[in-house]
Amino acid sequence: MKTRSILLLSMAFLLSVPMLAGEKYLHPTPQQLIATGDSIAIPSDYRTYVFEEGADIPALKLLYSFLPYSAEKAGFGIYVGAKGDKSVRKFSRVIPQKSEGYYLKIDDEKIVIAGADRRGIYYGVQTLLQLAENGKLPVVEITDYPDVPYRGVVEGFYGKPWSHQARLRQLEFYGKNKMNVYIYGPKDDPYHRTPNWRKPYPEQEAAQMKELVQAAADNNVIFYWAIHPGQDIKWNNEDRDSLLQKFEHMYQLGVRGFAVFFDDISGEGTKADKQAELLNYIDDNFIQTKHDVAPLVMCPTEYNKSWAKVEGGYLTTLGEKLNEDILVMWTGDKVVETIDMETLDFVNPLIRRKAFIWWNFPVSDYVQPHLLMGEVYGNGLDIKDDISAFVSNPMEYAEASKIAIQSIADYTWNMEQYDSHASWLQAIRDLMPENAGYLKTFASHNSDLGPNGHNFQRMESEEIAPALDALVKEFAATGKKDEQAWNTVYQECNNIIEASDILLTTDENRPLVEEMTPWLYYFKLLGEYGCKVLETVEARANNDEAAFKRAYTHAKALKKLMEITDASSNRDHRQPGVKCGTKRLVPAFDTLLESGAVSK
Ligand code: LOG
Repeated sequence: MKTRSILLLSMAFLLSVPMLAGEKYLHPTPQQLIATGDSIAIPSDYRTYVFEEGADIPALKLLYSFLPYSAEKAGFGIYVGAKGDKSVRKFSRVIPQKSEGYYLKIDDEKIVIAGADRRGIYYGVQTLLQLAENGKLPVVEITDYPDVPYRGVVEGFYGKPWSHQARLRQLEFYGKNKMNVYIYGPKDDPYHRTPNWRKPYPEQEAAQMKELVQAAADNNVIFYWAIHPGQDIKWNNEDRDSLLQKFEHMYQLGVRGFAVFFDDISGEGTKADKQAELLNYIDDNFIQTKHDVAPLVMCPTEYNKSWAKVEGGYLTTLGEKLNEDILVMWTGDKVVETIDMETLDFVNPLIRRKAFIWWNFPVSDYVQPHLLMGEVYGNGLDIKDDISAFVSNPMEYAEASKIAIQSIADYTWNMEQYDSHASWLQAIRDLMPENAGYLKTFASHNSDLGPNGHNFQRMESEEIAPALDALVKEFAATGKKDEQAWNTVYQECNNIIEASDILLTTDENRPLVEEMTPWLYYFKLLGEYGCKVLETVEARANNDEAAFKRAYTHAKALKKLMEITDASSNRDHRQPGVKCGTKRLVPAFDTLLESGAVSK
């Protein structure tokens, strides 16, 4: 963990977090922070100097929800505004010259939240709220701004779209994590894609859409609505007008951000010149004429390097023909791959603009038996100046995806100071403050994807790996048990059983627990299986044949129960089932069990 970026907050509070003591730190990590170590009480008497009064301004709503009481003429001043506003004129010199940036100062006379713009004020308030702890605020001076202009999520996976409630929770979460875009584009919404992209939403869905747009605005998130017309679009005026009509329908529902996706299609719809012509038409006759709409975003058909036929000129055509302000998405060297400078050096010159990264993580629609709750790592820490945006395509499990999304928020805000492990731990603490230690146990064994068509790999069970390796090695070589390794692994198996029981029954974050439930049943069996396997190792090392037989029989039964659970859960998926611990735990236990059996 990098100390310069970390603000240590009250340790007393942290002791209440079971088994996961550590430093709570501000996230996303501010670009610059000076703390004296002193603190002030959250003021109850103060005088406010705000840029504008209004019930509708998210930054103020948030601020007033936090400040308990205001007595006029109090000596303490709270100054809130953006560059150019009278309320913060005194501080204009120190406001960062970066969009969405802010200057936040807390001392014993005042609180200053001075944004570079409106969103900057909002982020300053979010930071203030995060700093508050046990009725106190630290004395700090923060100068902060994001590295990447657009940061957020594209709901762009195959499978069950997120529920309305899940989306509402997400939007609030993005606001807290200083993410500014949400792109609506679930593949299994028929009104997003073929066959119904031309049709307006039915009444109920339209009403919900309106509510989502409002929730996005309340959290300072740009709500993008994406259309996916490519599989059956005809390149004629009728379809062009149908598309514009659908966009107008969405505009009437409040949408102010639009995207057109041409991924995963075949046939006529894939033609670059036709796509560019349509997009420019939309841009000229809709996006630009509305004056209150965010830049048009498109996802190309050749959206990753392995599919890009440079000689065919698809991306070159887009680069040459597309209006300058249209943003072009890119998933990297492959459909699923971490993003580095090299892939940007490849694509940016072709598309003649900075790529809008659609990062296919933690999406699990191609490895559905796995939950991807591990660390976010591997993306270049030097790419901030070469991308226009970075959005995550998540799992159909909205709550479980928050671990990765929070880390992506941290990464895209401040790349240089991004610490994948610290960010992961903090995300876990935020998701389940009371059961963070148990969630950590679960998440640390649920990040492997198993064999997959995209050949994307993530580490898993890293902490326990050395003990597992030592145990397997010693047992194979000598038939003995490595005492220390055995104890470590046995303890972890018990942690797994304990975490499963507690997470299954806790009242904390039920939406998350419901998503994890099928895996939690499997996870518990895995812990029990591990214990029995370890008992076979012990029995073998002690030459206790009867004990070996007993533990072996039980281990086999537990393994069968794991298979039954796998074969009876998540049946509605293209790849059905549930799996946990596939990278290290299951293979190590299987190996130990079988080498015990043959060394008989
Ligand atoms: C789809 C996406 C899907 C993802 C992972 C893009 C641009 N499109 O291969 O909807 O969730 O891969 O399976 C995709 O990534 N196609």
